[in-house]
Amino acid sequence: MKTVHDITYDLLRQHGIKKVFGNPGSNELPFLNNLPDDFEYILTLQEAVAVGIADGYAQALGTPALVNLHSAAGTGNGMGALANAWNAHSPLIIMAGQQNRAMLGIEPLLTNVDAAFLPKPLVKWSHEPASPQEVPYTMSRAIHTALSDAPGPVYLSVPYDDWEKPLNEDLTALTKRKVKSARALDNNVLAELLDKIHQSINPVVVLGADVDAAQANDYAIELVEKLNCPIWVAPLASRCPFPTNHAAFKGILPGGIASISQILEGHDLIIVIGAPVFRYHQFEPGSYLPNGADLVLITCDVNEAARAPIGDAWVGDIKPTLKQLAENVVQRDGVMPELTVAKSVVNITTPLKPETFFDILNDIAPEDSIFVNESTSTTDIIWERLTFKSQGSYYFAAAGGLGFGMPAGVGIQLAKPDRQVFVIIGDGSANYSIQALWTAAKYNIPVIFIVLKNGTYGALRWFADVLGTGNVAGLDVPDIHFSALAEGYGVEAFQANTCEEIKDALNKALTLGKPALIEIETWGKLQDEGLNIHNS
Ligand code: TZD
Ligand code: CA
Repeated sequence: MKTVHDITYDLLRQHGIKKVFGNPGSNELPFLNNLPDDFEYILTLQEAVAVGIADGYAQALGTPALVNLHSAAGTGNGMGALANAWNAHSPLIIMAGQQNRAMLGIEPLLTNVDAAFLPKPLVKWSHEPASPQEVPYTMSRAIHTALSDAPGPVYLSVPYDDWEKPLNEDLTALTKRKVKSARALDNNVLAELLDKIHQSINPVVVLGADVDAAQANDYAIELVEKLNCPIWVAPLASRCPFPTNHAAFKGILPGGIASISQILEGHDLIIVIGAPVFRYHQFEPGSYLPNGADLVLITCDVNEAARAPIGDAWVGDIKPTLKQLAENVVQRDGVMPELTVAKSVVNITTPLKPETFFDILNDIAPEDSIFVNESTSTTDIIWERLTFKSQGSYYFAAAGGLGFGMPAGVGIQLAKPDRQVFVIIGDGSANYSIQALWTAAKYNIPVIFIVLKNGTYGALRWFADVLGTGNVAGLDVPDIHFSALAEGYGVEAFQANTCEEIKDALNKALTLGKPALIEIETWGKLQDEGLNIHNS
């Protein structure tokens, strides 16, 4: 007779879920016992890393990924990473082990009290089955929920004594169920949207991460070329939806209300696809739109549609909706705008300016490389200096929660073994999930990690300027020896500070066939201001 364990693995297998990312505890051992041969457990040393790797993996493949965490404490460690996954519409199945049903009410050690409540509001659905028999149904529902409508994480808590329980029902039909979501617009609704677009004189397109996530990039190109208009990437986009070497590409919008209005001045219609309106960061009061402009939003997420402060929204799955739009929009006359992303010229200095490093990286990185960005003060420079040509070339923490870069890079590299993944990370950010290095080393996942050392939380110094707070405590992180940390976790490390050393280190790292970390001292705003951070 089959057990809950058998059926649950059958179900996972049917959905193509063959990897379990996690960190185990006593509550999880019965689930991990006798892991079927066609499954692989990827051990991480900290739950933030497990969720981050699974997030990168799920995003890169567009399929659900299973994470196994230890009760409440393990869930808590993973929550920061869950915030990023939630905002990225990443279909994670997070399963936490629960204590034995027989003792739950008296709260022994490792009880996940009120388990289904714990991960809210960062999950679409959360549940603890009321009986062992319910476990496969719950898992099935969790997978379908994670994937349909706007995708997103779900959470299950399963008491450890459930796994060995026999199931006398035949659940073959359950394991084979499919739920399909391909929400396109009905003709009337589409006609309304097309009308607005056709009546506009000077439209502009703003594309967000969900276009890349839905692998709808080619339809975005078709739409923009038919509209003959410029395109901007939505502020703080966690993925790159459009080739940055295309003539119509203008850059990434800043995260302030007033700045966005100013940049989009002169356009009478702003067409936003696959992004919230907008993901703002710094508070810059002003009007949401330039004078006389209207906005339309196409989103897969009804919450994004509902909470936007301006414009009408159309809700549908991004790929079929964008296809409809691209196919039905009328070709506009006119000449495609010139590519205007001008690169500033910088002098070569010691330490190097980040610009110089990104230019070197852009030259040396193999065609089709993937870049994970967690270098917070250089995001604008990255969008200016690196070229993202194809789908799935750029990733950034969707909720701005640090600790995403290293694990996500590992998960993406695992999902895309044929493309080189570079994680570009600040010397502050590199500390939040550094244990990802060990998983990269142990499973031989050949990510190249590049740590940019300016000795400080550069982005917070910038924000302190925005807020006019001149004298903030706790902003410097000098004297961290990342090569030693990398070697401690089994990752080969290079220190490179001149152009020649950097080229050399990158070329060596690319031929290693295993993960590597390159540590580079860079010149930041602080040095520009003549401050000596090491003494502050
Ligand atoms: N903690 C977490 C989990 N997420 C955060 N976003 C922050 C703290 C706050 N934070 C930022 O938003 S940027 C930043 C911090 C601490 C500085 C990161 O410094 P870095 O990069 O060295 O990685 P830069 O280029 O010096 O800014
Ligand atoms: Ca830094």
